[in-house]
Amino acid sequence: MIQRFTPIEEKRNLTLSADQIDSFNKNGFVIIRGLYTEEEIELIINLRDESERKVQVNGESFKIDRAFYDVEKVRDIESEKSVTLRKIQEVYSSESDFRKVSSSNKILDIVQDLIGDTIYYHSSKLMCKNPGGRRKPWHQDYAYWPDMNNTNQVTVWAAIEPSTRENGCIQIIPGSHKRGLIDHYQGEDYMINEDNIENENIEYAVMEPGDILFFNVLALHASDPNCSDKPRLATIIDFDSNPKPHAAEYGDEQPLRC
Ligand SMILES: O=C(O)CCC(=O)C(=O)O
Repeated sequence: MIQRFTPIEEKRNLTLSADQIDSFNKNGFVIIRGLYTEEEIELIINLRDESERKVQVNGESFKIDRAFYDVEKVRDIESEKSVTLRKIQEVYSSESDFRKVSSSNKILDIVQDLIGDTIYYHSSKLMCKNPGGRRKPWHQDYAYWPDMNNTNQVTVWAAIEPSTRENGCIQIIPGSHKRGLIDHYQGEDYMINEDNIENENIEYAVMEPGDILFFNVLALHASDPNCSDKPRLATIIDFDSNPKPHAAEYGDEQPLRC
């Protein structure tokens, strides 16, 4: 079972308990419940709704500065929409509300407990996963950017809407971060060979709005398609203990904390 922790009241200088840090080190992830406030959740829902309106005007994927608005075809033929927003990659660069919510002091306080005192922004996504949204095969985030040359990084996955087995919550394999970088190939996505995946001890990260999953960038994870009739919105942001290496695709030269 995924360990459950009680919500932490909002304040500066949050620290995780020794149990929470042990769980992260042992399993490669930890869930902290009720971390985003209602106001923060509302800001992100408004950002999604506003972005969805832009997508409906444009009708196809587009870029605003570094941010990539990635659309996908919707399953529901009854719907008036023919496309919907799948995700905004590098949303941190274009949306101040995303920056404010996803890298607030309380988030950085926890990240500091997990990767140390020096924290750099690495990469980000607003993951909309609307009804019919496709699955994400098994992968390690680090496989997408091994040019960073540093695995002391954490992915922060926050539920903005309920995240359930039906709508494709994150699935994760405890302890898999200790296996090192596993071979990936370009299949339906950039992914590992899934032949023996059903024999793994898979945990389902069922989460309520405001709950946040912190995981090591080597932790194996995936998600099923959204088979419900409701969207499953999440913010995803990665933090790194090192600055962006010259010519790396992601990262930042200026620390958020040091
Ligand atoms: O939110 C999801 O369903 C999967 C996200 C993910 O693992 C990723 O984008 O790397």
